[in-house]
Amino acid sequence: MTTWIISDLHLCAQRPAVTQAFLHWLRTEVAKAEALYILGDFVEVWVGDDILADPQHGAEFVPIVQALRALSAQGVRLYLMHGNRDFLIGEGFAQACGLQLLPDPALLELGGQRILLSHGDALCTDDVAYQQFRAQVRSPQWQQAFLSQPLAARLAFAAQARSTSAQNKAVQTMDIMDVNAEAVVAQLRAYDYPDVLLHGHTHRPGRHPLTVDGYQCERVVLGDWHDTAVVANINHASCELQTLTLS
Ligand code: LP5
Ligand code: MN
Repeated sequence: MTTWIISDLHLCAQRPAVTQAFLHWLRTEVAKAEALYILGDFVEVWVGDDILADPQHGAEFVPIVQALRALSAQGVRLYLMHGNRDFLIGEGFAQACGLQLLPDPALLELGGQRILLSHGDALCTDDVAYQQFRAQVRSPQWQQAFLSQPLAARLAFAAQARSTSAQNKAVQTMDIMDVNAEAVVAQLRAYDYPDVLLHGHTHRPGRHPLTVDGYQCERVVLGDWHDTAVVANINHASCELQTLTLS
Protein backbone atom coordinates (compact mmCIF):
# COMPACT_ATOMS: atom_id res chain seq x y z
CA MET A 1 0.00 0.00 0.00
CA THR A 2 1.14 3.51 -0.84
CA THR A 3 1.14 6.67 1.23
CA TRP A 4 1.16 9.89 -0.80
CA ILE A 5 2.54 13.21 0.42
CA ILE A 6 1.85 16.46 -1.45
CA SER A 7 1.97 20.21 -0.88
CA ASP A 8 1.58 23.60 -2.54
CA LEU A 9 -1.36 22.88 -4.85
CA HIS A 10 -2.62 26.47 -4.42
CA LEU A 11 -6.04 25.35 -5.66
CA CYS A 12 -8.18 28.23 -6.91
CA ALA A 13 -10.93 28.99 -9.41
CA GLN A 14 -8.44 30.86 -11.63
CA ARG A 15 -6.52 27.62 -12.35
CA PRO A 16 -9.28 25.07 -13.01
CA ALA A 17 -6.91 22.68 -14.84
CA VAL A 18 -4.93 22.09 -11.63
CA THR A 19 -8.12 21.36 -9.67
CA GLN A 20 -9.29 18.97 -12.41
CA ALA A 21 -5.91 17.21 -12.46
CA PHE A 22 -5.97 16.89 -8.66
CA LEU A 23 -9.51 15.45 -8.68
CA HIS A 24 -8.49 12.97 -11.41
CA TRP A 25 -5.38 11.95 -9.45
CA LEU A 26 -7.50 11.40 -6.32
CA ARG A 27 -9.83 9.06 -8.23
CA THR A 28 -7.11 7.12 -10.06
CA GLU A 29 -4.21 6.92 -7.58
CA VAL A 30 -5.17 8.03 -4.11
CA ALA A 31 -8.28 5.80 -4.17
CA LYS A 32 -5.88 2.79 -4.12
CA ALA A 33 -3.70 4.24 -1.37
CA GLU A 34 -3.57 3.90 2.37
CA ALA A 35 -3.21 7.58 3.19
CA LEU A 36 -2.74 11.08 1.77
CA TYR A 37 -0.82 13.80 3.59
CA ILE A 38 -1.25 17.40 2.37
CA LEU A 39 1.56 19.56 3.76
CA GLY A 40 0.03 22.99 3.40
CA ASP A 41 -0.83 25.59 0.77
CA PHE A 42 -3.54 23.22 -0.39
CA VAL A 43 -5.55 26.26 -1.52
CA GLU A 44 -4.41 29.65 -2.82
CA VAL A 45 -5.88 31.48 0.18
CA TRP A 46 -8.26 30.50 2.96
CA VAL A 47 -10.09 33.20 4.89
CA GLY A 48 -12.25 31.00 7.14
CA ASP A 49 -14.32 27.81 7.00
CA ASP A 50 -17.55 29.79 6.67
CA ILE A 51 -16.64 30.35 3.00
CA LEU A 52 -17.98 26.84 2.35
CA ALA A 53 -21.50 28.07 3.06
CA ASP A 54 -21.18 31.06 0.75
CA PRO A 55 -22.92 30.34 -2.57
CA GLN A 56 -20.61 32.59 -4.57
CA HIS A 57 -17.15 32.10 -3.05
CA GLY A 58 -17.65 28.59 -1.68
CA ALA A 59 -18.72 26.95 -4.95
CA GLU A 60 -15.17 26.28 -6.19
CA PHE A 61 -14.48 24.14 -3.11
CA VAL A 62 -17.57 21.92 -3.36
CA PRO A 63 -16.11 19.28 -5.75
CA ILE A 64 -12.86 19.21 -3.76
CA VAL A 65 -14.64 18.66 -0.45
CA GLN A 66 -16.89 16.01 -2.01
CA ALA A 67 -13.96 14.11 -3.55
CA LEU A 68 -12.00 14.08 -0.29
CA ARG A 69 -15.04 13.02 1.72
CA ALA A 70 -15.68 10.15 -0.72
CA LEU A 71 -12.09 8.91 -0.33
CA SER A 72 -12.28 9.19 3.44
CA ALA A 73 -15.53 7.18 3.42
CA GLN A 74 -13.75 4.49 1.36
CA GLY A 75 -11.14 4.19 4.11
CA VAL A 76 -8.28 6.31 2.76
CA ARG A 77 -6.84 8.23 5.71
CA LEU A 78 -6.49 11.96 4.95
CA TYR A 79 -4.29 14.47 6.77
CA LEU A 80 -3.75 18.19 6.30
CA MET A 81 -1.11 20.53 7.70
CA HIS A 82 -1.38 24.31 7.47
CA GLY A 83 0.72 26.35 5.04
CA ASN A 84 1.27 30.10 4.93
CA ARG A 85 -1.75 30.54 2.63
CA ASP A 86 -4.26 28.32 4.42
CA PHE A 87 -3.40 28.51 8.13
CA LEU A 88 -7.02 29.51 8.78
CA ILE A 89 -8.37 26.11 7.73
CA GLY A 90 -10.23 24.83 10.77
CA GLU A 91 -12.24 21.90 12.06
CA GLY A 92 -15.25 22.87 9.92
CA PHE A 93 -13.32 22.25 6.69
CA ALA A 94 -11.57 19.20 8.16
CA GLN A 95 -14.85 17.57 9.12
CA ALA A 96 -16.50 18.40 5.81
CA CYS A 97 -13.61 16.61 4.02
CA GLY A 98 -13.22 13.75 6.51
CA LEU A 99 -9.62 14.68 7.17
CA GLN A 100 -7.49 15.19 10.24
CA LEU A 101 -5.51 18.38 10.86
CA LEU A 102 -1.84 17.88 11.74
CA PRO A 103 0.49 20.17 13.71
CA ASP A 104 3.64 21.50 12.01
CA PRO A 105 5.96 19.65 12.34
CA ALA A 106 4.46 16.16 12.65
CA LEU A 107 6.41 12.92 12.91
CA LEU A 108 5.29 10.06 10.68
CA GLU A 109 6.62 6.59 11.46
CA LEU A 110 6.06 4.28 8.54
CA GLY A 111 7.68 1.06 7.35
CA GLY A 112 10.56 1.47 9.78
CA GLN A 113 11.25 5.03 8.66
CA ARG A 114 10.86 8.20 10.70
CA ILE A 115 9.72 11.06 8.50
CA LEU A 116 9.32 14.56 9.91
CA LEU A 117 6.63 16.43 7.96
CA SER A 118 6.54 20.21 7.76
CA HIS A 119 5.21 22.91 5.46
CA GLY A 120 8.68 24.50 5.45
CA ASP A 121 7.94 28.20 5.96
CA ALA A 122 9.00 28.12 9.61
CA LEU A 123 12.47 26.96 8.46
CA CYS A 124 12.97 30.09 6.32
CA THR A 125 14.37 32.05 9.24
CA ASP A 126 16.44 34.44 7.08
CA ASP A 127 13.16 35.89 5.78
CA VAL A 128 12.73 38.18 8.76
CA ALA A 129 9.77 40.17 7.36
CA TYR A 130 7.88 36.94 6.67
CA GLN A 131 8.63 35.50 10.13
CA GLN A 132 7.22 38.67 11.71
CA PHE A 133 4.08 38.39 9.58
CA ARG A 134 3.84 34.68 10.46
CA ALA A 135 4.10 35.30 14.21
CA GLN A 136 1.35 37.90 13.97
CA VAL A 137 -1.16 35.91 11.90
CA ARG A 138 -0.63 32.66 13.81
CA SER A 139 -1.57 34.28 17.13
CA PRO A 140 -5.04 33.28 18.41
CA GLN A 141 -5.89 36.94 19.14
CA TRP A 142 -5.16 38.05 15.57
CA GLN A 143 -7.07 35.11 14.14
CA GLN A 144 -10.10 35.76 16.33
CA ALA A 145 -10.17 39.43 15.30
CA PHE A 146 -9.68 38.55 11.60
CA LEU A 147 -12.35 35.83 11.58
CA SER A 148 -14.88 38.13 13.23
CA GLN A 149 -14.81 40.43 10.15
CA PRO A 150 -17.32 39.99 7.31
CA LEU A 151 -16.31 37.55 4.56
CA ALA A 152 -16.02 40.30 1.92
CA ALA A 153 -13.60 42.27 4.10
CA ARG A 154 -11.49 39.15 4.77
CA LEU A 155 -11.31 38.38 1.04
CA ALA A 156 -10.19 41.96 0.35
CA PHE A 157 -7.45 41.74 3.04
CA ALA A 158 -6.28 38.42 1.60
CA ALA A 159 -6.09 39.87 -1.93
CA GLN A 160 -4.09 42.81 -0.60
CA ALA A 161 -1.75 40.48 1.31
CA ARG A 162 -1.22 38.34 -1.83
CA SER A 163 -0.32 41.32 -3.93
CA THR A 164 2.05 42.72 -1.26
CA SER A 165 3.68 39.31 -0.99
CA ALA A 166 4.12 38.97 -4.76
CA GLN A 167 5.79 42.41 -4.86
CA ASN A 168 8.09 41.45 -1.96
CA LYS A 169 9.07 38.19 -3.61
CA ALA A 170 10.01 39.97 -6.83
CA VAL A 171 12.70 42.00 -5.02
CA GLN A 172 13.92 39.44 -2.41
CA THR A 173 16.98 37.29 -3.08
CA MET A 174 16.33 33.57 -3.64
CA ASP A 175 18.63 32.67 -0.72
CA ILE A 176 16.49 34.50 1.82
CA MET A 177 13.44 32.57 0.66
CA ASP A 178 15.05 29.15 1.11
CA VAL A 179 15.33 27.17 4.33
CA ASN A 180 18.08 28.19 6.76
CA ALA A 181 20.66 25.39 7.22
CA GLU A 182 20.88 25.91 10.98
CA ALA A 183 17.11 25.86 11.37
CA VAL A 184 17.04 22.52 9.53
CA VAL A 185 19.75 21.06 11.79
CA ALA A 186 17.94 22.32 14.92
CA GLN A 187 14.69 20.74 13.74
CA LEU A 188 16.36 17.36 13.03
CA ARG A 189 18.11 17.44 16.41
CA ALA A 190 14.87 18.33 18.25
CA TYR A 191 13.14 15.30 16.73
CA ASP A 192 15.98 12.90 17.50
CA TYR A 193 17.39 12.65 13.97
CA PRO A 194 14.55 11.36 11.79
CA ASP A 195 15.58 9.62 8.55
CA VAL A 196 13.84 12.27 6.47
CA LEU A 197 12.65 15.87 6.85
CA LEU A 198 9.98 16.27 4.17
CA HIS A 199 8.63 19.73 3.35
CA GLY A 200 7.29 21.99 0.61
CA HIS A 201 6.83 25.79 0.45
CA THR A 202 10.09 26.73 -1.34
CA HIS A 203 8.97 25.22 -4.68
CA ARG A 204 12.49 23.81 -5.09
CA PRO A 205 11.92 20.05 -5.26
CA GLY A 206 14.93 17.88 -4.56
CA ARG A 207 16.80 15.60 -2.17
CA HIS A 208 19.51 16.88 0.15
CA PRO A 209 21.41 14.29 2.23
CA LEU A 210 23.04 15.68 5.37
CA THR A 211 24.81 14.41 8.45
CA VAL A 212 23.76 15.86 11.82
CA ASP A 213 25.81 15.00 14.92
CA GLY A 214 26.98 11.86 13.12
CA TYR A 215 23.46 10.77 12.08
CA GLN A 216 22.62 10.37 8.40
CA CYS A 217 19.43 12.32 7.52
CA GLU A 218 17.91 13.62 4.32
CA ARG A 219 15.87 16.74 3.52
CA VAL A 220 13.35 15.96 0.79
CA VAL A 221 11.51 18.89 -0.83
CA LEU A 222 8.17 18.64 -2.64
CA GLY A 223 7.24 20.81 -5.63
CA ASP A 224 4.24 23.02 -6.27
CA TRP A 225 1.41 22.17 -8.71
CA HIS A 226 1.31 23.95 -12.08
CA ASP A 227 2.01 22.08 -15.35
CA THR A 228 3.72 19.37 -13.28
CA ALA A 229 3.76 18.48 -9.60
CA VAL A 230 6.51 16.86 -7.55
CA VAL A 231 4.96 14.57 -4.94
CA ALA A 232 6.36 11.92 -2.61
CA ASN A 233 5.24 8.37 -2.11
CA ILE A 234 6.22 5.95 0.57
CA ASN A 235 6.21 2.34 -0.56
CA HIS A 236 8.10 -0.61 0.86
CA ALA A 237 9.80 1.67 3.40
CA SER A 238 11.36 4.00 0.86
CA CYS A 239 10.42 7.64 0.31
CA GLU A 240 10.55 8.54 -3.40
CA LEU A 241 9.84 11.76 -5.29
CA GLN A 242 7.66 11.45 -8.37
CA THR A 243 6.76 14.03 -11.02
CA LEU A 244 3.11 14.12 -12.11
CA THR A 245 2.19 15.68 -15.44
CA LEU A 246 -0.92 17.77 -14.93
CA SER A 247 -1.72 19.14 -18.38
O1 LP5 B 1 2.73 33.19 -0.34
P1 LP5 B 1 3.89 33.58 -1.18
O2 LP5 B 1 4.49 32.42 -1.91
O3 LP5 B 1 3.57 34.73 -2.10
O4 LP5 B 1 5.03 34.16 -0.22
C1 LP5 B 1 5.29 33.64 1.07
C2 LP5 B 1 5.31 34.78 2.06
N1 LP5 B 1 4.07 35.53 2.00
C3 LP5 B 1 2.97 35.14 2.65
C4 LP5 B 1 1.76 36.04 2.54
C5 LP5 B 1 0.68 35.32 1.80
O5 LP5 B 1 0.99 35.09 0.42
C6 LP5 B 1 -0.61 36.16 1.88
C7 LP5 B 1 -1.83 35.33 1.73
C8 LP5 B 1 -2.27 34.73 3.01
C9 LP5 B 1 -3.77 34.67 3.08
C10 LP5 B 1 -4.20 34.21 4.43
C11 LP5 B 1 -5.53 34.67 4.88
C12 LP5 B 1 -5.71 36.12 5.04
C13 LP5 B 1 -4.67 36.87 5.79
C14 LP5 B 1 -4.81 38.37 5.62
C15 LP5 B 1 -3.62 39.12 6.16
C16 LP5 B 1 -3.84 40.59 6.26
O6 LP5 B 1 2.92 34.13 3.32
C17 LP5 B 1 6.45 35.72 1.73
C18 LP5 B 1 7.75 34.94 1.73
C19 LP5 B 1 7.64 33.80 0.71
O7 LP5 B 1 6.53 32.97 1.05
C20 LP5 B 1 8.87 32.92 0.63
O8 LP5 B 1 9.06 32.21 1.83
O9 LP5 B 1 8.82 35.78 1.41
O10 LP5 B 1 6.51 36.66 2.80
C21 LP5 B 1 6.49 37.98 2.51
O11 LP5 B 1 6.33 38.43 1.40
C22 LP5 B 1 6.71 38.84 3.71
C23 LP5 B 1 5.67 39.90 3.82
O12 LP5 B 1 5.97 40.70 4.93
C24 LP5 B 1 4.27 39.33 3.90
C25 LP5 B 1 3.29 40.34 4.30
C26 LP5 B 1 2.08 40.36 3.38
C27 LP5 B 1 0.88 40.89 4.09
C28 LP5 B 1 0.77 42.37 4.13
C29 LP5 B 1 -0.48 42.81 4.80
C30 LP5 B 1 -1.40 43.52 3.88
C31 LP5 B 1 -2.74 43.63 4.51
C32 LP5 B 1 -3.53 44.74 3.95
C33 LP5 B 1 -4.33 45.40 5.00
C34 LP5 B 1 -4.89 46.69 4.54
MN1 MN C 1 3.95 28.03 1.36
